[in-house]
Amino acid sequence: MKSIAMIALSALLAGVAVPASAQFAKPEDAIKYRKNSLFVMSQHFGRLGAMAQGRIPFDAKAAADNAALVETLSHLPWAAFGEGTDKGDTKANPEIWKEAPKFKEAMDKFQAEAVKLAAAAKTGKLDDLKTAFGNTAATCKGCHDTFRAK
Ligand code: ASC
Repeated sequence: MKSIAMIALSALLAGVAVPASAQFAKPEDAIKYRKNSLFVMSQHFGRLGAMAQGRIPFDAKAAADNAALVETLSHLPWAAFGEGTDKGDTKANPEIWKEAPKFKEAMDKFQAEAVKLAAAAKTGKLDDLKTAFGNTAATCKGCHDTFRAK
């Protein structure tokens, strides 16, 4: 059996782009993947929210670790919104595919804030975390308001 590396190498040699993102055998897999990656992200983001809102004590190390994970995870879900993944066990709105550039803009905004969030969490200052958390949460909400069914 060919290893993943061999397959990637063969694809490269054949001039085929090798995306860093996951590939999905069927639409249900893509839907599961994006929901699960968003869920994991929400767990780490939620811990930052609890600190930012004073529900748990501020822990600079935990904040930096969680924010770094949010940034890493922020890259995952979007490749799983491909064509044909609009139907099934999903709250994704048809606007995602009808207004693809707007959706892309929203995800880019979120990713940019996630980068800032990770940087802010590294300063060890709660006020920096609060600001960056608020800005990032606004991009989550902005996208949900338009692109996620209630
Ligand atoms: C979270 C979470 C979201 C966002 C969003 C911000 O903690 O799981 O989806 O924040 O609620 O408005």
